[in-house]
Amino acid sequence: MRSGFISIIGRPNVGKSTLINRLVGEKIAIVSDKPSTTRNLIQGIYTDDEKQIVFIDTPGIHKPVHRLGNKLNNQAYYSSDDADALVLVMDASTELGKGDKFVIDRLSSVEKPVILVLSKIDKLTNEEILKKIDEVKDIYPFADIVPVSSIKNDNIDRLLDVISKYLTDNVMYFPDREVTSSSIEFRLCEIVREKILELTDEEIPHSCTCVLSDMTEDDKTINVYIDIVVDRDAVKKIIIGKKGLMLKEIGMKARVEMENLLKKQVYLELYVKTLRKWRDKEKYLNELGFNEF
Ligand SMILES: Nc1nc2c(ncn2[C@@H]2O[C@H](COP(=O)(O)OP(=O)(O)OP(=O)(O)O)[C@@H](O)[C@H]2O)c(=O)[nH]1
Ligand SMILES: [Mg+2]
Repeated sequence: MRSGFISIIGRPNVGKSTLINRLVGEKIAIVSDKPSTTRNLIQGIYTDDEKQIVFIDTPGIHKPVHRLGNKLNNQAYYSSDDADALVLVMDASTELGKGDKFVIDRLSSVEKPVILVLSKIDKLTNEEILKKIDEVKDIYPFADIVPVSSIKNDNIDRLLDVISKYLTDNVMYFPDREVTSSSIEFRLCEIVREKILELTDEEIPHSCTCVLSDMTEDDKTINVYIDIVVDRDAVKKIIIGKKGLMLKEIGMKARVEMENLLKKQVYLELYVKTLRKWRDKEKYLNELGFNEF
């Protein structure tokens, strides 16, 4: 048995969370087409007869605007401390840019193998993939370069094989059925946040966070109570929507997914509450759990 920790880092929106979900074979991290979806370190566990790999999904590294943004970057860097190797994800379907350089510059201080994953290759022809590899192979002394498509499940096995070479331990960290160390409470809140990301635009989803206020269970149903915390009343209005329709849709979509996860009927109650400028206030960030790592 070989085992180890592998941190998945990269710019926002390159497909890190989609990749971790594919690697562990279950949706454990929320995904959206908007940058800065992930806000916490999320462990995803892959186990087979020969190995156990604990993947750590991280917030995308970006130029921070809020205090919260600083914390998210720090989490991404911090996650590399305990890792045996890093997986750096780059979106193969976009041009190399300043953001990539920003991340690469920060790698220079990491004395660990860095495996480059070129993601979203389903959007490219074979010729374009080869050209991309050629373009990136000298920007950093990568231990390996693996092009993948998480959506099409293309080359994921090869990535697992490559990663196996860098595992340094030989203990099982988790029981073999476990796919994440995240609590159910956290996953339920994230499901609500994912629906907000899906249904609202621009700054709206980023100015929200979700907190579970209560959860009870009876014979037939699990009752889930979640507060959607927003940073100003104008956002609260948008989240609730005309005649409460937006909140209703968020709730409906979230409930379906919660029922899939919990395998039981769910009653979900959402409550929207304003905490002015929570993203910039240390006190709120502490209370909302952004200082825990
Ligand atoms: N075509 C294609 N799209 C993908 C693939 N992987 C991810 N995406 C899309 O890319 C977008 C971003 O995916 P995420 O997994 O949320 O990206 P992330 O890197 O975790 O983003 P942050 O959490 O914001 O840092 C979503 O719309 C995904 O559906 C892929 O293999 N192919
Ligand atoms: Mg993510």
